[in-house]
Parts: sequence; structure tokens; C-alpha cells
Amino acid sequence: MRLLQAFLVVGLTLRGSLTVQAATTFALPNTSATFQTAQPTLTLATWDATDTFATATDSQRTTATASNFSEQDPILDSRRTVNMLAGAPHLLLVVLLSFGRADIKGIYSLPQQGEVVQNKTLNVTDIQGDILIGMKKKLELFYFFSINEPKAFKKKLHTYVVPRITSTFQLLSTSTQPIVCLNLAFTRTGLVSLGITANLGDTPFNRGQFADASNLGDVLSNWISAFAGTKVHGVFLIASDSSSNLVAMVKWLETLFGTDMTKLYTLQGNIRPPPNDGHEMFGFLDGIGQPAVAGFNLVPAPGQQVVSPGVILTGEPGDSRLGSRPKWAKDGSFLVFRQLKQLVPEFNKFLLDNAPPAPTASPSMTLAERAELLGARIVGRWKSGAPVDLTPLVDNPTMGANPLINNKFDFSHTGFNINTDQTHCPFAAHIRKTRPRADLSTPLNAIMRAGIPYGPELSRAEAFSNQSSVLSSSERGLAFVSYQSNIDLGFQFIQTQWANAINFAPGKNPVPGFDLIFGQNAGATRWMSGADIDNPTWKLKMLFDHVISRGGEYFFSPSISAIRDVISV
Ligand code: N7H
Repeated sequence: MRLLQAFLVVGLTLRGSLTVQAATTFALPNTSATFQTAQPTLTLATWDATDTFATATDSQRTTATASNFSEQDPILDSRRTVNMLAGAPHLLLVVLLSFGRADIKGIYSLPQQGEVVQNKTLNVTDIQGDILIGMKKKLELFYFFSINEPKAFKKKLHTYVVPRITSTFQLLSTSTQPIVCLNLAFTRTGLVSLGITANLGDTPFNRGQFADASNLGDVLSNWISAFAGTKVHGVFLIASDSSSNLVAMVKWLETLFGTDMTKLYTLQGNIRPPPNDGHEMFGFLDGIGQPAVAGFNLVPAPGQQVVSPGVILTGEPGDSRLGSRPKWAKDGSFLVFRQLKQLVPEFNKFLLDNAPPAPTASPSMTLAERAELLGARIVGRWKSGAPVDLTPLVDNPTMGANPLINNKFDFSHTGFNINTDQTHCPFAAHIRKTRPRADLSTPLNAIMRAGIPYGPELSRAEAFSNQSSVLSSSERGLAFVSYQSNIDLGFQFIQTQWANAINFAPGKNPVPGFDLIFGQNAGATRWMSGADIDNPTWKLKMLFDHVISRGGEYFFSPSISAIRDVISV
């Protein structure tokens, strides 16, 4: 297999010495205006041969939009040329050999493309791809912009960008995933600047995240300046398996829009290198607990929360504001973006410094094992993903890697009182605060998470000094993304009513305290009970936050047809 891969890469690289000259003359339909841009020159080597290559998608899209695309579209042209040169057998190999983020152990598998299409519950060719399944790539760039020339912006958006937006359908199979995925979302001020003033019915979205900062418990001085205020109009989400492809897409967008938009800020996320791929920066497997959308995730994993499509998608059954939205808002979703900085060496030291004595049930635990147990109790899962509710004293990587077992729990245990028992999972554990399972009879608040870690791996110097580097280029954390049909029932609710609220879940004895991962108290000390198995009333205190909000924004991610037929006309 490796030999074949090497052959393929060399083959493409040799051919890649040919240069595709992209003369970018964009003709704008319905106007006589044409404009010449700096000529982005793409060599074939720009397209990383280990990327998934979407022949089917390209041909479909070329047919669908032939009249809209310039013949000299740089990205499409280079893809077509690679296609011609590489030939079908090679392409098949590329498809087979490259999986990006699709195959992380422990994460339940995606629905089959064919089944979803046959089921016809959702219009998966119209719903942006990131919403229900995530981008499935190793790298993702968030490009935040403001719009300067709405008229010109709309025209180019309509003609050139809409045909590029990656749909859910495309992401469902490695054979249709594009080499570079593109999604797009707007803030309220962005929509208004494009002349879309209809009220989408979501108060946090209408006000923007900056106005919500103190309600969320953020410390404003930690916010990145681009997010302070309401100047961000939109975000491009660009994902690929190689950074040169991200660069090429950014260049294409910047060349296309020129001064019609201004880049305000970018953040590049990256899947961590093996063996930590799929794990966030503190080391825990992420992306396990996601809701199953009825009619889409056709075979929910045991223990998975099944929600109506309208809990995630606006205008679908189950959307609590179904009747009051404009028609075109159907099949969109509100996107919450948060840049959450993580102090990893400090967190590791916190665990070592505060590890309770060995539990009576496992008296010979070393300090390192006790620190690991404390981390698992704060999160509610071991680093492997195994839930402490099922394996309270020791990690079980086999269980963590098995999506048929790793969600099959609800915090209740025969012979134990769910309101007083913390021997299995603390009340304030992150996964219990954010999805209370049997703690609440009908929890309706659910989000689809699509975040990605950002920043470098821990350096030796940081690990030895127990201190994160002060260099801004060394900042690491989570580029948090969640999708929901109502921000006030989704992210905002979970953050303020559950994670930040010491009395949540109600009726517990002792009082749970804060979610020590992302619960916030405006920078002041936080605590939780239940961290020590043998002494549940002991309050574990965290004097400073190890996850720091650097701010973010609230966006609306419309359906592809809404961007094409309403927003860009
Ligand atoms: Fe969390 N972490 O590493 O500790 N999260 N989270 N989160 N989170 C989860 O189930 C983490 C954040 C949720 O269904 C796991 O995927 C970190 C925000 C929800 O059982 C881990 C940060 C919100 C779940 C982490 C962070 C949430 C969840 C377990 C910030 C928003 C699913 C693996 C830097 C409201 C619960 C998994 C369920 C799980 C971590 C942020 C929500 C390991 C480090 C802002 C709903």
C-alpha cells in the first residue's frame, strides 16, 4: 500500500513540474464590467496528491454551473488538469488512500450517502456540509471578513463562490469530498450590509457575541480585537488536508473579491498529529457525544441523543421558532464560533497539584495515575474517550474506541441515588454539565459541535516549565464551532444555564459547582464537588481559568440555495 502511495505521489509530483497558468479574467454577468487581477499561478504541485480528489463532484458542479464559471478559473482549471494527467486509476488510489478526519476510532460513523439520499428527509445537497458532519479534513481555516462593496460582493458571491460551497451530500463520502471544502456564514451586520434585513428571530445572533460577552462570563480584556464590536460580517470556513490548498483557496477568494472585502482576522485549526489525532489539546478524544439527527443519522449509536432535524436546522420540524422565520432561512443553522485558548502545561500541573489521595477502592495508585483520574473526573471521560460513568477507576481504551459502548450510559446506576452518587461520575463533569442525560427528564438543548484544535504541540520547554509560551504564535486551544437552530437554546443556554451555574443540575446533594473545563465566572475562582471519589463534599478549587475565551461571533450559515437566490441577488 505504501509503495503504491509513493508511486502515486512521485507520479503526480513529476507531472506537477508543469505549471498551470491561471489568467484570471473574471467576467461579471449582467454587466459589461470585467476586471483583471494579479495572476495567481498555481503549479500542479499546489494540489497535494494525498488530498481526496472529487472527480464526481467536479463533473457535477461543472455541469451545473458551466455558464457561471470563467473558463480560466484557477482552482477548477488546476483540478481538471490534474484529473486529465493523473487518469482514473490513479484517482481511485487517491480516493482510497486519503481519509482526512473521517476514520477516527471511537467516533460513530457517518450515515451512508446513498441511504440518506434515498431517505429524502433532508435536502442534503442544499445544506452546508460543516453543519451536520463537520469538514472531515485535517486543516481548517476560519477567514473573518467585512464587506466594503455590497453590490460587487454579491455578484461575485453569486457567480463564483456559490458553485464552490461544499454541501452535506459531498462530505458524506470520500469519493465526493472536494479537495478543498468551502462553507460560508454571515453575521447579522453582514446580512444587513447585503440588504437582508429580515429578522431571523434569534436574539443573541441579532445582537452579536460581543454584546453577550459578560452574560457568557468572559473577561473582555482577553478578547481578540477583531471580535470586539460588530465589525465582522462573515466567515469563510476553508478545509483541506494540506496547507498549500488552503493558501490557494484564500488567494482565489482574495483575488476574486479584491477591495470588495477586508480580511479582519484568520485562525487556522489543525488535527493533532498521531497518536493524538482526534484528541483536543488537553489530550482527550473529542467529538464522541454528538446528537443523532432523526432522518439523517439513520442508525444512532447506543446512548446517542436523537433530536428532530429542527433542533439543529432552522425551518425544519422541531425548530421552536419554525413559524416565525423567513422562508429562505430553511435548512440553515446558527453557527457559534469561539476561540478558546487552553493552558495545557498549567492544566497538567493543576491535576498533579490537586490530585486527591488514592481512592479506597484502588489504594496503590501513583501520583501520575491520581492526576489522570482527576482529569478524567473533571471531563467525565478518560483521555481515550471511555466514560468514567462506566469505568470509574481506570481508563479502558478498548471501550473508548468503541462507539457502540462509549455513549451507552446515562449516569444512573441500580442501587445508587442519581442525586447523591458521585462515585461514578461527578455532577459537574464537563460531559454531564453539557449533556445531563438522566439528570433531566427532557433535555431539549443540544448542539452539533464542529470545532478543531489550533496551535502547536507542547514544546519541551513548556512541559518542563509548566508554563505556556507567551509567544502569540504558540497559543493553542480549540477553535470551537457549534451549530443549532436557536443560539439561546443551544450554545448560550449550555454555557450560561448549565456550565456556569453552580446549582445545575438541580436537586443534587452536594451542590455540583462549575464545569471546570469551560464554565466561567468572569475570571474569578471556580470550584466543583465530587472530584474526590471518597470525599464528595470536598470542593476542588481552580484559581484561574485554564480555558480562556478570546471571543468569537454568532453567525448564520444559510442553505446554499438561500445564498444563491436571496442573499447574493
Ligand atoms: Fe466540550 N475537553 O477536552 O475537555 N468536550 N470542551 N464543550 N462538550 C466534550 O463527547 C472540551 C465546550 C460539549 O454528549 C468532551 O466529544 C474543551 C464548549 C458537549 O456527552 C471533551 C473545551 C461547549 C459535549 C470536551 C470544550 C462544549 C462535549 C468529551 C474548550 C459548549 C458532549 C468527548 C476548550 C457549549 C457531551 C465528546 C455528551 C464533550 C472538552 C468546550 C460542549 C473531551 C477542552 C464551549 C455538548
